[in-house]
Amino acid sequence: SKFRLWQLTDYDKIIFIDADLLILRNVDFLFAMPEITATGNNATLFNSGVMIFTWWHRIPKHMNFLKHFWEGDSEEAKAKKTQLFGADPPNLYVLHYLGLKPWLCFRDYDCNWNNFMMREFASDVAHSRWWKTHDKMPRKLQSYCLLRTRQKAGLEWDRRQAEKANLEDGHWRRNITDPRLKTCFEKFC
Ligand SMILES: [Mn+2]
Repeated sequence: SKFRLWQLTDYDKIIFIDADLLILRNVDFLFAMPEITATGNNATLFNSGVMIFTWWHRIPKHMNFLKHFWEGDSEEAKAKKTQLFGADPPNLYVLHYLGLKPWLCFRDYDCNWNNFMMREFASDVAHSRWWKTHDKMPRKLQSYCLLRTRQKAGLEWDRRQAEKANLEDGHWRRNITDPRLKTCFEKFC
């Protein structure tokens, strides 16, 4: 679907943003950059999966920051930075939610913790940052973030697997207070 961008010929320039990105600061200046500009995954690949080009323009990581790297700091360094800059690191423009998406988890914690394949993407600080934005959305839009019965069952399944494995982070022990647990919007719940 990303190749379809080149069919949008009505526009002079397009910024493509995944649906699982949270924009923390104004990124209009990206329009001044040449085709193709992206952040790097490693030496030669840029972060959009399988697209590889002989030449592309690299922008710094904070323009498409992979959320699980947010928590690299020690508790002490984190506290100091929060004191200085507030909850959002000052150089972070865009946060990319890899793994299970925050709106598909209960708001209590990042459900990636309970899933063996996805644990590497778990970040409670990035998770709660998304929910902070969610709470500022109009109620009508929030209603699109309710959980289906099937999804709730999937979350409970993952939680039990984490409990069985006695995962040391202990997120599986936490009580779920998210009201979406008891909210039903389907015909049968
Ligand atoms: Mn994405």
